[in-house]
Amino acid sequence: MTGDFQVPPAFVQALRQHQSYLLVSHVGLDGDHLGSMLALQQALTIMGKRVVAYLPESIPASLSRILYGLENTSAELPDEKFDAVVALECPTLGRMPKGFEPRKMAPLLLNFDHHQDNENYGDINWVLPEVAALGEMTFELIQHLDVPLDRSMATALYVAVLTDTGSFQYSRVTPATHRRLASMLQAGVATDEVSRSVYRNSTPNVLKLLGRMLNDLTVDERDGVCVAWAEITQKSLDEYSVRPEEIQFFVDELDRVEQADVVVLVREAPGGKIKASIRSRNHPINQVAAIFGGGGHSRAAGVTTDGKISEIRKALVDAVHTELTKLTKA
Ligand SMILES: [Mn+2]
Repeated sequence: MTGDFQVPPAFVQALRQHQSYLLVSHVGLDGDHLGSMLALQQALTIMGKRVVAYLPESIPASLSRILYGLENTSAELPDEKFDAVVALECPTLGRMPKGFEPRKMAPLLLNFDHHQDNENYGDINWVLPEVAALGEMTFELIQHLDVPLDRSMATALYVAVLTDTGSFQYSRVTPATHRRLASMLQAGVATDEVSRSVYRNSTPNVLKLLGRMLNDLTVDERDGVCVAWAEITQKSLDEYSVRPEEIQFFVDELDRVEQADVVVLVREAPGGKIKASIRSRNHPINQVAAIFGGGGHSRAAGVTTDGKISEIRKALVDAVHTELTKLTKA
């Protein structure tokens, strides 16, 4: 796979011909949608458009320290109409922020995503599940809008690709990914500052909690299928005074277990919710997430549900075993 793809002319045209745009993304902030959103906002602003980037969630310092243009985003839903809503990385309307109704905000809805389970709900849909990060699509889009990449946009796009590819390691990273990254570096991205801020920012207590998680990790091997799992309770977060957004990288640490086909991290979240992150090495896993009302990418999916943490974890690990046993015997 070369990683080259076409930018649909209708999508480019829709961003050229109107005057005002509202950008929105899925709940559960991540580097890819935040970086893509900021870069697109800056490009459209340079083109003379009115652009509001609606970001109702708080942005972790690891990202806010290195990204430019956050002062131009809005935590409140603006009380005005727009020509178009651009939905970034929202596979379904239900993943948009609570109470957000795109059809009430604008007559035109652009759906811009790289999730496999995207439901093509937009008036114009540009969805490429094979692309590693939305930041790559945003990079190509900005080229097609004829906006020269500056350091600010390049940094936002670099953060998007860095965080969505496990630092350029996942299978969907292509030669074209690296060509795009080269253009970003050319535009002046401070790669050392970015990776220090994004990845080497843990408090000692976060690392101590990580130590506890690794100490308690369980490897469940049945019929040649191996699942490594761990649970993090609200009690342990409280005990170490760690916020949920500080442990987002824990699943990557779990993903170091050599023989694991799949890793599952289940944690208690505010509001009595249970959140699970699932990573798979060789087989699609989003079907399993869908059983629990979740979704995501083929090899990286997530679930948010209600219930007791150990019961959800057991059901999820069992479902992974069932699915993978089916797949490996097929
Ligand atoms: Mn993404």
